[in-house]
Amino acid sequence: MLKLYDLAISPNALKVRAVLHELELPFETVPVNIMGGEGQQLEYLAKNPNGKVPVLEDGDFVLWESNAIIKYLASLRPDKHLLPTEPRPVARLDQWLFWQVAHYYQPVVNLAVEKIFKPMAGQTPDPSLVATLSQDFMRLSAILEKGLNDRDYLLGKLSVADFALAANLFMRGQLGLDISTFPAIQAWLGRVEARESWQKASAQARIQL
Ligand SMILES: N[C@@H](CCC(=O)N[C@@H](CS)C(=O)NCC(=O)O)C(=O)O
Repeated sequence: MLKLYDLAISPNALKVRAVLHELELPFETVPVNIMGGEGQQLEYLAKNPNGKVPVLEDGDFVLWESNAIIKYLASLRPDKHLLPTEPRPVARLDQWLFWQVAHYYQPVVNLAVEKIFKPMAGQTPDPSLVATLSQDFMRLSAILEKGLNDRDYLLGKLSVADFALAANLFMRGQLGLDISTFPAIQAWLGRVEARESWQKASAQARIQL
């Protein structure tokens, strides 16, 4: 059976759980206590030298990087059509996946440090950094808004890109990020978050946040 090394509150693990549910692939989860240092233990580093979640194990095949994982999973169930096959839609899918991890994730993860992890460690967030990161998030959200304003999903129909980008927005409430000025993002998120797969995958994270 597929095994997911998981952390309930991690947006990158959430996107993988949602895709697993969407594809109706049976899987088991192995919780990794990242905050307790489990990601840095030798046994875990042998699976992912970055010491991060998620990691997927499919028999003797071990894979890290959430966007690589969701593409691999979708390729196991071509009948579910979460991966395009034509060159241009494939390229468009990759464009959004690379943009998510290289750009859109950056203000989110750094705001999580400022607003969640620093206070947990008894430290004070840096207000000017919070302001800059929030502005970056809004600037990048305008790009996503434009990509969505004439379509229901990023590629026109549901694909793994929608799960990757929606997961990027999962912590918007905790991070004080307001997307109300982006109607296309709001409508699209409503569609993705209403899916049974998303509901199942995010239920666990909501309990812990
Ligand atoms: N680009 C990676 C990012 C993975 C990542 O940053 N995971 C976080 C949780 S969302 C983590 O495990 N952080 C632990 C650490 O940095 O020590 C992916 O998409 O899988």
